[in-house]
Amino acid sequence: MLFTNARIVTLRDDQDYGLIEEGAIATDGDQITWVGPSADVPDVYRSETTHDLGGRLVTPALIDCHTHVVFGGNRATEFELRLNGASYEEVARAGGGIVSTVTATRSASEAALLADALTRVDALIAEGVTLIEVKSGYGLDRDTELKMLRVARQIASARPVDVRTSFLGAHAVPPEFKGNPDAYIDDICLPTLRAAHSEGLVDAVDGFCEGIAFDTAQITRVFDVAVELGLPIKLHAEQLSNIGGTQLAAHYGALSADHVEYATDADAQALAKSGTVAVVLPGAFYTLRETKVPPIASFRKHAVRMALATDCNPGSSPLTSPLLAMNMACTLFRMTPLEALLGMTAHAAAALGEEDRGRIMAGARADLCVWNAQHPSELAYRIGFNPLHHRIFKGAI
Ligand code: DI6
Ligand code: FE
Repeated sequence: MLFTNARIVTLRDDQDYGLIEEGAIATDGDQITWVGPSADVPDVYRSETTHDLGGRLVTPALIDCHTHVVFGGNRATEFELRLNGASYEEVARAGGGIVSTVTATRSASEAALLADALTRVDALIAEGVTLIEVKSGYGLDRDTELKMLRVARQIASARPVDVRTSFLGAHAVPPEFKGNPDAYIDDICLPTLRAAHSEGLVDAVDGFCEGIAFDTAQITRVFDVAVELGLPIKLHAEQLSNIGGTQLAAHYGALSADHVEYATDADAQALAKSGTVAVVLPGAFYTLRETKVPPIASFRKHAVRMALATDCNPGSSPLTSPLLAMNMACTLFRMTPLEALLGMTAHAAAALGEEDRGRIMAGARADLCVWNAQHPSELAYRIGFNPLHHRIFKGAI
């Protein structure tokens, strides 16, 4: 295919948008083979099937590198209860909190979980997403964790989108192990990780390193099994406090450390050294009405790549709009529109270990977004507006 008459945002490096006015993109199957000014299209590509993009803006397709889109039920009742002044105890007694999602996820069939997840996936696709990371972590028992990961895999057959799974068995301590997180790690989490891996259900291993979840010693035991199995590592770190998760992630050469609101300048340096991507999640920051902004200036200073994602989950981030996440990253975290776009494309790809995606250049995946927009800054600027004209996924419209 030869796509012509496009204003191309190549993001060829991290310095600027890499804009090509009057550009063209040649593809072969699911790969980009050439990109440049229309006037310079090599003769070999001129005979290809041509598709005129009408002078529209073209960017790499969006990538949501941190989601929990597979879960049962929702927490709208809890949201409403809180806003009517209910206390934490009252919410808990009404069956609220993460435990309610675990209960709903355990009792849901695979088909129901998939149908529910697809409503959220469709919202992501409608804004130009072609690659979604999906975590387990609302099962917290062997069968339900495996069920969640199988559903995540099924998303890629049900919709034109790629999926990467992360095993998040170390997300919370389930009620049956209350007060005994170590036994949960030994008896459930680690054996389930091995089982899920042997079924080919795991692309990466994640954990929630936080006072209300697991400490660095417990996460270390999960990571050691990940290393043994040859799986890449990610970590929810420093979301609500600093307990050393970012340093731990860096020590293990993790693909990403996510949330990182409470990370320090020294943590940023550690991420830079290990090449770990900092994934910021403004939807959770907004929903929880947090005030501690991630150390963006430190990430810039130490050249830590910043990604951003929806963190779509029923509790702290019921967000299915990557464009709104970009806007929030700019407005709440003072990231630039270029950083926000890199964060939803090239750097999100890096956070998933998919370095051949998220930029428009020869050899990269032909996953593109065509927008009714003049300039890339419009994508992060507008609130609640979707200018997507169409997606190109694996070279196909
Ligand atoms: N970070 C969060 O904010 C949540 N999980 C996580 O790892 C909250 C999940 C929930 O409340 O359902
Ligand atoms: Fe998360």
